[in-house]
This record gives sequence, C-alpha cells and structure tokens, in this order.
Amino acid sequence: MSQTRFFGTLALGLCAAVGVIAYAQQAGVDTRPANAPDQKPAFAGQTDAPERLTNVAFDVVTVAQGLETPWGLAFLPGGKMLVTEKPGRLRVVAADGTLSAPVAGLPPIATRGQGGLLDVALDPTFATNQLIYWSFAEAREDTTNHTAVARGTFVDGAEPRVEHAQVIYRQAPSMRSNGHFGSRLAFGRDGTLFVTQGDRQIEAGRLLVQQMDTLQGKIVRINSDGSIPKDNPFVGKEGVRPEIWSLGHRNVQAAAINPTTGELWEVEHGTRGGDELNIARKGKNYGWPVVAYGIEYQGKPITGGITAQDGMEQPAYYWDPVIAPSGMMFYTGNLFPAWKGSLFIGGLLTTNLVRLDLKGDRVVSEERLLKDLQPKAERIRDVRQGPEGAIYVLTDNAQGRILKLVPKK
Ligand SMILES: [Ca+2]
Repeated sequence: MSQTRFFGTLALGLCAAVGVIAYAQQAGVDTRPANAPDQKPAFAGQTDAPERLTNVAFDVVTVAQGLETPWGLAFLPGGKMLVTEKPGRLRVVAADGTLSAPVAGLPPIATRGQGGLLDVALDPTFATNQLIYWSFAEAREDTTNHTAVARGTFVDGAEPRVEHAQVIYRQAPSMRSNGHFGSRLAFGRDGTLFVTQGDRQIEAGRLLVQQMDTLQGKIVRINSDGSIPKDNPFVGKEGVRPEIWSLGHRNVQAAAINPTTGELWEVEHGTRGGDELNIARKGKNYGWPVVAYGIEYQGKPITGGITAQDGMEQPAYYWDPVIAPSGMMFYTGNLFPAWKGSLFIGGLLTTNLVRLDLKGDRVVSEERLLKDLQPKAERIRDVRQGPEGAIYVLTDNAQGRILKLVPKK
C-alpha cells in the first residue's frame, strides 16, 4: 500500500470511528502494490495522485497500420507525417494512411536491442529550410555503440529522401550495450535542441552518470548544427563536457517543452518503482544512481537505498509501480477542451495513455486512457498533438499502428 493510500485509508477509518464527515484522500489511479512501500515521498502529492476521470467521449481511429515498432512521429506541413520504425526505416505517412517507401539517405543505424531509429523532429523553420533531425543508435567499428543525432534536408516525392545527411551529435564514450539509448528530441523556444539520453543500462554506464567528462545519463543541449550554445551551464569548465544541460538521468524516452513556461519537461524510465517526471533545469543534477525511488529490477535496494540528498533534485512526480514511459506532450488543442493543459505520456508497461492534471510544477490528479484498445491492449510508444488538435499515439508492436483520438461523433 502506498503512503497516500495508507494515510487515506487511515483518515477514512479515523473519521468513521469518531462519526464525523470528512473528505479522505481519494485512491490513486493504480491499484497494483508499490515496490517500495516504505519509502516516503519528499512532499505531499509527489506520487500516487488521486484519479480524476474526465469521461471525455472520443473515438479511436486507426490512421495507419503495418508499422514495425514505430518510435517517433512528426507532422509535416500539409497533412502528412514522418514516422520512424525502430528497425531503421523512416517513412512518410500520407493523410489517408498510405506508407511511403523508406526515406533514402540516412546514415547506417545499429538496430539491436533497444537501439535503432528512434525520434524524429522538424526544424523550427522547416518551412524555409526543409531540415529534419533524427536520433538513432550508431555502431562503431570496434563494436561499441552510442546514441547519435543526424540532420538532413528532406525531399518528398514518390521516392522520398534525405540529402546532405550529417551526424551532428554523438554520445561519448561509446559502450558495448544494446540498452538505454534514450532518446527524444525537443527544440527549445530559442531554437536550441535538447537530446535526452540514457545510462546504457550496464553497470559501467551507470557509473559514468555522475561524471562530468562523459555524456551517459545526461540531457544535452546543442545548436541545430551541432555546435555548443555559449550559454550552456558548463561551458568553459575544465573536465566537463560543454554539451551537458542536466545530469543524473537513467533513461529518458519522453520529453517536451512546457508551452506555458518554455521549460523542458521529461519523464524517465527509473528503477522498479521509480519512473520520474522531472523539469530538467539548467545545470541541475537529478540524482541517478545516487538517489532514486523504487528498487533494482533484480529486487535489491538501489545503490545506497536513499531517496534524497542535498544538491540533487527531487522528481516533480514519480510512479511506483511504474508505467514505463515513452513519448509525451502537453495538450494545447481545441478538440478536447476538458484536456487543455493536460500532460499526456505513453505507457509501455501499462499499455495505456497516462493523462496528468497539472497545477504549476505539480501533478494534482491522474487518469489512464486507451486501456481497452481492440483487439488487445497495446504498448504506447509516442504521443503527439496533431495540427488539428487530435491526439495521435504510436503503438509498439511488430504490427504497430498510428491511432488518432477525436471527439466522439
Ligand atoms: Ca532522479
């Protein structure tokens, strides 16, 4: 039983015992037992927020199907989309759902384990420069690999292609692992590009997360040509990689700019019982692997078994048990007024779409949608707002789909 649930039940019991009417804490949305029930959140509401059902009526429309583990989605002007498939293919999706041949011209992609072609994003001034960006796992001749980002000029047509493809970023050092590549791409308001990454899932990578001369477990910020913004927090510091924006992250597969504040928000895969929502602020340390909620996936406590330490940021919110987050967006559209301002996150493990109600930097309630997809529940890999205000999700299957949520007719 979680803290909130425990005290809610306790409060309810006490109130019943003394015969007064009181409003007990409403139960959280997730009824599975917590992995670390004895851990205390750092502040009220940091986990297990009460469920709030909006009862919004919507239809789920299949926009496209037959995609092999689709990972990232971006909207082109004029109604088409770009979608990545993890096995290394970028495709154009027509408005009627027709899939193009794979876009030609991408540099080689390493496609083992969690690696492959990952996120895709349009340049903020795509309309004039036609530049697109994609993140991917890249192998080296020595059989190590790393997260990389490339950009190129997109040319649509019967045989779509990318011209002048150029790798603009590589995580260093490369490692022998097929896990925890991150990665999402998010452009800040100033046109700089945030790249989220992971710790590579192996002990050797985890040990680099708090080391400032490596890029494991860091969110980095680069200019769109790969150069380093002069106002990055560690520029000019001896022995520190100047790309670093924030550190102490485990594996970040969800990120978006908050449309109200312009800040980078991210949701990362944490421990078993420690998926985290963070506001990734300039130069801040988010603690991994020194502090974390939850336990190791093998069952033992994490490193020191502590959840807080001076100089390390607390998550804005965390999930125990986990959702396995991938993809997120702040909803600003007009099709679903009840959801305006909500934060949507894809749930892989929970096979649903997580919706959070926010108040400033805090989560106040939670809802789970798409639990009842037909013919069976599907893992959600990405969620995006379409230009018309519909909500698009990618399902993570060998026969993956692009689904669209629209108001019920
Ligand atoms: Ca953390």
